[in-house]
Parts: sequence; C-alpha cells; structure tokens
Amino acid sequence: MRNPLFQLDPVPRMPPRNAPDSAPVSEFGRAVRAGLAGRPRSISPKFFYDAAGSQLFDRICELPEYYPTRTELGILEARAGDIAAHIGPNAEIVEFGAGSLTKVRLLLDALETPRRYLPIDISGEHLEGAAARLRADYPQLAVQPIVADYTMPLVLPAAAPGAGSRVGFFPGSTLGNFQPDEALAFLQLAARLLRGGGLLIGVDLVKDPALLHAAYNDADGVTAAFNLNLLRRANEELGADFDLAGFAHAAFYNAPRQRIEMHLASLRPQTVRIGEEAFVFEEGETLHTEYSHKFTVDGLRALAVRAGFRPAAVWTDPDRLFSVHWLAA
Ligand code: AVI
Repeated sequence: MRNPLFQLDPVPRMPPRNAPDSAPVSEFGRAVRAGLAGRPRSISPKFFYDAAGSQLFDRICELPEYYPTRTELGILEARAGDIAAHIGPNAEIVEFGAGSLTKVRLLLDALETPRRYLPIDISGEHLEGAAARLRADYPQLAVQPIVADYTMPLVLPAAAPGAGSRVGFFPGSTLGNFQPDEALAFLQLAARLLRGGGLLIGVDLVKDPALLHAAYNDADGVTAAFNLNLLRRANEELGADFDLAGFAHAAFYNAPRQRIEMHLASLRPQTVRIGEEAFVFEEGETLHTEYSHKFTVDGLRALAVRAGFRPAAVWTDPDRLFSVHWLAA
C-alpha cells in the first residue's frame, strides 16, 4: 500500500551503476547535492519512493510494529457508514498522493452512488495501472486520474453533472511528513479546492514513545533498509559512492516536537563522492531523511481551523493510536 508523501518527479532514466551523473541534473541530483552541502545535512523524504523504496514501504505497512496502516484501515472499516453519512450521496472523491488506490475502496464501498474519483499522483504510469484496476471493479464510477504534484496549486476539472460535494481523501498520516508550515500550506490549498465539501484525513496520534520507537525501529530492519535505500538510489542514479555499510539507520522520538526523526548516521569518518564533488562525514555525523509528526486530536483540529476548515467529526480506534477526521470545507 503506497501512499507516498510528496511524490517524486518522474524517475529519470537510470545511468549505469556508479556512472557519473552527466545527464541534465535531476531534481533528485540537485536535492542530494544541496542536502549534503547544507548544515544540518538533510534530504526530503519524497525521494524515498523509487520502485525499491515503494516496495519497502509496502513491507513496512505489513510489519507487526507498524500499527498506523492496519489501525487506519480498521477505523475506515468500522466507521464507514458514519463517514458515508457525513459525505452524502453523489460525492466526487479527490485523493491526494493516491498511490495504488487501495484505501479508497473502503470508502467507495460505503458511499451512496459516488460519482467520480480523481486520484492525484505524480507517477503517471503507476496511477494509470491502478486506475484501470479500479475501473474494472467499479464500472459505475468515473475514474479520472490526474498526474500532478498535489502540493502545488492545481485546477480540478469542472464538477460532473449531478455531482454532490467534492471530498478530499488524504489517508496514511502523510500530513505528518510535511514540515509544520508545509502542512498548513497544504491544508489551505485543500480547503480552497474542496470548498462546499470536505476533507477526510487520517493522522497518527501522539502516544507512548516506546510504541512509536518500535514502529520506526522494527526487528526485521525493514525501516532501516527503507532509509538506507536513499543512499543506494543516489549510488545508482547519481553515480555516488556511498558505502551503505558505513551508515546506520537512526530513528527516535523527539517528544517536545511530537515527531519521529529519521536520520542516517555515519559510522566512521568518510568521504562520499558524487562526480567531482566530495562530502566529508565525521564519525557520528547525520543526514536527516524524514520527520513523521504525530498529532493530538485537538492539535489537528486547531491546524485545520487555521487552514479554513470546520472540524466536524473524528473517529479513533479503541486504543487511540490513530485518528480519521472529517473536516468540512
Ligand atoms: C508515509 N509516511 C506517513 C510514513 C510515516 O510513518 O511517516 C513513512 C514511514 N517512514 C518510516 N516508516 C514509515
């Protein structure tokens, strides 16, 4: 189940392993070089999701320690009727960062005569395949994929004749991977797009740090492999010479900031080269790769109000691990 944060620009044709990155510099190439040159060193989590990273993320979603996916699905399943009542008939669903279009099926099954589904994803190929499978299973539904970066202002097609309200769908706590100012900007953009309808959004809740720690430090090392895949990707696509054994996955809960932080820590002094450029790492120096912010119910609602929404309903699981909010726009 892929619901990639922030999405990738289309993956450039790959040069051979460790070949110099002589092609026009990709967004990934620019981001890696700038991220390594900056202090603190940092690369956006949107670059996790190449084909290998997306597969690793799918495995994360199945891990016993990683509760968000199954907990959110449980909420959507248990509360589908109530959610559908808030949304109403003939809805037009807009999914932000739609990935493989799996969670939306729970919603579509519960809604009364959903009219049209507009999944937005930057990866066109992936999106078309998933849309074709959805069309086959929901022949009455108009499925109209939109290949775009949903964090950028975008214009949606005019409402279909007879359509009910326009409903955004943003599951998976992907909002938590934004910086706080980016999260607000995204919600403001969504509130404008969805005026007259609303946003159904899933966000992970603040909880016992031990549970959070385990979710991002699984026993099988899948999250570590997901994190380190960024370096493998840089080697493959940019001709970098990261020694993957020279870096360790580091994930911890930053309680004051209510977020998991993921980093890659250099295990020894080393120099990494990309083409002509050299980047020196001290032992213990880190490259930041992801924030995963956690929310309180009230905190998310307050943020939504600042963005122009009216929080209308919230559903959680019995252990209050995760929350799904209906925000009227
Ligand atoms: C996609 N996103 C909401 C995941 C999260 O939990 O922040 C990405 C992830 N990173 C490590 N494990 C999962």
